[in-house]
Amino acid sequence: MSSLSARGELQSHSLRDSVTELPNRQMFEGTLAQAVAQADARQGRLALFLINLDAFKPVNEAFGHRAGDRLLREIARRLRSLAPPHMTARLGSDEFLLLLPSDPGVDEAAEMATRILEQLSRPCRLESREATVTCSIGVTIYPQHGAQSTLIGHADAAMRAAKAEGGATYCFFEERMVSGVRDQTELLRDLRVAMAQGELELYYQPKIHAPTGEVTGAEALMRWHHPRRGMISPTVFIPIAERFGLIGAMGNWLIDEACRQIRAWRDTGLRMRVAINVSVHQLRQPDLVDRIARALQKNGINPNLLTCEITETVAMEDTEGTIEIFKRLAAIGVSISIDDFGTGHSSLAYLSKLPASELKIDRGFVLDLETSEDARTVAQAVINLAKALNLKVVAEGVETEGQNRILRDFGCDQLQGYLFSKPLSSKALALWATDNVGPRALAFRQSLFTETTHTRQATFPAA
Ligand code: G
Ligand code: G
Ligand code: MN
Repeated sequence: MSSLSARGELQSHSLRDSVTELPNRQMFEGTLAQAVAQADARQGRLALFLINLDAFKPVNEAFGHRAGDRLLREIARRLRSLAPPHMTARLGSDEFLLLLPSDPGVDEAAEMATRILEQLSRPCRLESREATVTCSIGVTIYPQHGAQSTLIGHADAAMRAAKAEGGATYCFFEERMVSGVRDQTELLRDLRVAMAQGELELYYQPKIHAPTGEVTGAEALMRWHHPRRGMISPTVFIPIAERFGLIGAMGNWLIDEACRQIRAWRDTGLRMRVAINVSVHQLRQPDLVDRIARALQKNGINPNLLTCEITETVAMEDTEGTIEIFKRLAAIGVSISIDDFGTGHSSLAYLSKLPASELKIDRGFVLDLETSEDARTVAQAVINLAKALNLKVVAEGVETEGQNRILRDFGCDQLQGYLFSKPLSSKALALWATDNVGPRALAFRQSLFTETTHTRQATFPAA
């Protein structure tokens, strides 16, 4: 073999998948670029099929990897029977591409998808047994479904739609399949602006002392008033902030804002305890505790007015690190609450080591209290556990009188939920505290007021 052809051989190897000998993605992209150029020149069309096997993993596991490879080679052989070899590719483990460059319309593309489905779902002989795999196919047509750079991505979105329908079928690409992604990019851009322009706001949901019905504090919950879309839930924007690196700044804002609000209320006579939700990202910040300490100091507030709620799953993630941070938080006088308790897998030993002062029973158990014996068992167990460990226990998401009664019977200390109050703006909460015009006319605990009733009435601004 001359050195030239050896190089050619090497090159062809790096552009081919070694198991199936099909072109790999890199080589296929070259073919695709050429085909797009030619289609443009004749103002024609292309159809791209992205094929993903439906249950390749179990086959691999049941028959072994060598049999799995054999199956992939057989799939490749069948694809080559449907299109010229260079018009096919192996994209990843059980994923293939096939390009139809013959100006197909929707009908021809659908016909081809059907043929692929038929070919690939024929039984395949492996060892002495037969295996049958089906596949899911995403179809994109150029140019109507997008530019060259988006074709494979759009075919992938269509393939996922086919999977979502149960597999063994094909789907044509539709714009809505990626609108979620577009939405996110748009939201991300808006979120940057939002943080700069103060569109984020904290709402406060009261915690109620079960025996007396008094408000004892509130949980701060983030709200985003989007100028065009209205109120956007933190379950939507927090994941975006996490994925795109805004969560640090957002968490810092949250700490400052909560402390500012505690101070602002206190200046009008209301000594409100506030709980903030601390995310896993904040826990990983080396300066979290210092930052909280600084915010408390800057606003001149007593650290015992601030609670950090940390979800059980996050608290369990890195037990050593978490204990360390909890200790430092406790050392500066901040209380710690384990949120969404009951969904994770805390060990008792670990729990008793944490300097926490509160457990919050996950909303899911509260929701099912009236209908599920299991939920009642868990709720009762969490309440008993909390008492045994000398922790306060709060039930969140209390919506009905029935849930309220069961929780009180179980001896739950505090209750939180729409039954008592939805999260309120800081203004609404202050008005409620002064004028008692709040939901269910619950009273604020007397100790929440710094001064006498008289000064309290006097210092709050009128509605
Ligand atoms: O109101 P609600 O839909 O507000 O909140 C949904 C979820 O978002 C809750 O589980 C809550 O913990 C979380 N969340 C709300 N506000 C904050 C916040 O300020 N920080 C963090 N980390 N999570 C928050
Ligand atoms: O972080 P955490 O999961 O504690 O956040 C509390 C969440 O629960 C917030 O999103 C808040 O709006 C929501 N919430 C509070 N009370 C109720 C309730 O009674 N029912 C329901 N469905 N959600 C509630
Ligand atoms: Mn919470």
